[in-house]
Amino acid sequence: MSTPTSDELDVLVVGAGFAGLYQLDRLRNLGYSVTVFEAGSDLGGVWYWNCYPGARVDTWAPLYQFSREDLWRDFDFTELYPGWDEVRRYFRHVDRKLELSKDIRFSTRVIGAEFDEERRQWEVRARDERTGETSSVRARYLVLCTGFGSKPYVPEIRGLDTFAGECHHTARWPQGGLDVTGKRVGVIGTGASGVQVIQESAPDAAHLTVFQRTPNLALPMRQQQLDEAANRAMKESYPERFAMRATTFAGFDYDFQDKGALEVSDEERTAVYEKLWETGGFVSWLGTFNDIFFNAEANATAYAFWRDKVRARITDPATAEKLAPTVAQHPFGVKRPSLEQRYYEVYNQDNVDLVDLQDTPIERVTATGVVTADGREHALDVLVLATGFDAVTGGITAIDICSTKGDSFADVFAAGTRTHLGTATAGFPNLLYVYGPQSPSAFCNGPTCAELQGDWVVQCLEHMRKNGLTRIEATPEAEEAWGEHVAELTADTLFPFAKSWYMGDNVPGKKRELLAYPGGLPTYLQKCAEAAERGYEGFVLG
Ligand code: N01
Repeated sequence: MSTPTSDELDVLVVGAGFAGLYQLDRLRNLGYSVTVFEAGSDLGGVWYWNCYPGARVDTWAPLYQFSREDLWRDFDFTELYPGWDEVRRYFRHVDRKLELSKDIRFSTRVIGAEFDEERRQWEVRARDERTGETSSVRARYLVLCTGFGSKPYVPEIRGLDTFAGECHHTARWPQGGLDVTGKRVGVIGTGASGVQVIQESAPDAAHLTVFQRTPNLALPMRQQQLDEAANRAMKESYPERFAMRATTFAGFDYDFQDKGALEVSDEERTAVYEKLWETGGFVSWLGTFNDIFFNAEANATAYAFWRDKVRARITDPATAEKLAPTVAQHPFGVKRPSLEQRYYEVYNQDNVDLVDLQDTPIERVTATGVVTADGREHALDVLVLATGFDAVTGGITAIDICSTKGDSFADVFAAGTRTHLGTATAGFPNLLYVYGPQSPSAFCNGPTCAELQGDWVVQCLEHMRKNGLTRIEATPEAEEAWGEHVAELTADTLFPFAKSWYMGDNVPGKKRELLAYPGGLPTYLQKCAEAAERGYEGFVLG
């Protein structure tokens, strides 16, 4: 039964990750009444849910935090690429400094919303995850900060529910942890989550079976331990690095080279690839030659370099061919590369088997393991589903939000996402989202987007308030134009040449389209700023 509350908020924010916390702090300081509803029992967004063995940030620490000096000045990271527990420590630090928790309702999952046209308010329904009770709250604005990976995807595999051992999706890992020491572990999936679990579990598991469908083009992380002096030195560059974020394609503190891979000699190209490889992290991906996402021939040089580096680390030639095939299965970097520390060496261990699902697909799961098409049963105590997410749109479509025409986001997005500026959809007035579809989201560093796209949302609400306006809605025409713009940009890239969650390929029935804005963060921010300067062009305000 629904228990109405007397709450009437200016803004209800959904999700207590980077984006939601930023909204809460900024809007509260401007005098808005704001509450965050968060399904998890603590803050951190994906870092609350993803506590599987080895879960670790793939962005280097200086850029994986809020840019406010009062927050970074007295927080030190112990590793350049922090683990999930350190990210949680960071969120607790932010919470202590900004006193955010007092305005967050934890264990509260938003399940639906209707717009009350007369009062120009959303009536939002939520469920208490501990008791199952539902309640409702009214808010003038609904800001969805549900992230790109909040709805786990579990493939339909025959017999999965009959497995008698421990079976967990990486994003629903037991909060108390799960010791895999001495156990027979199977991991389905070799995306970013799979690579990390595999790497972490291999030394402890009695036996590890990796079920790989597509090889991950993983890049060396080059982890570093950071002492106080290292933190102090890094902090000197923070202001400059934060300022640079808005000027780079993916919101980092580096960008693509100013030339293409085919514009340089073979020697220079190799020297550049070597240098990036030694630097580690995403620079081999997002700091490489500027034609890598656009020109197949240029891309092939990146793939060949990656392949040869990786193969040199794998002892068995047949295994090397499966992990780093001679002929690329898709262009380099158009499926998200993971960062690895000892991933490829894992396959040289005697206790590790690689099952290539392209040769022998999974036929069924039994009480005791996984049976592949060759009739072999892989006996397991623990089955890890590192099978990803209904990415980017899943967090939004999972909530039964009713448009003014009576359909839900799931209905509206069924034939493809429809957004204006990647931040609003016609039929859903007074509803904005951060890090959503057709915004830089998956192609942008999370905290960067939380702040820069988040600033646009705050500025928009301020515009409404200062002008005595109470209703804003994107027009279908503006959506059409934004969708065409995204499609035109996409057509020039190599992204459609891989099956990936970027393209919506990983969830059966999902429309195939690029879910993130491929024009780079600076262009995106400019377009958002221009729309605002023109009186929120593409929106109807009233
Ligand atoms: O999910 P994924 P993820 N049978 O979708 C396989 C972020 N992230 O959780 O490639 C067998 O990438 C699937 O195979 P294929 C990051 O942005 C960040 O790993 O589709 N296999 C794939 O190998 C990342 O990109 C961090 O052929 C099946 C895997 O499962 C995003 O989240 C850490 C299958 C899914 O990979 C998602 O990463 C973790 C089936 N039926 C995640 N269905 C850090 O920053 C799917 N697969 C550290």
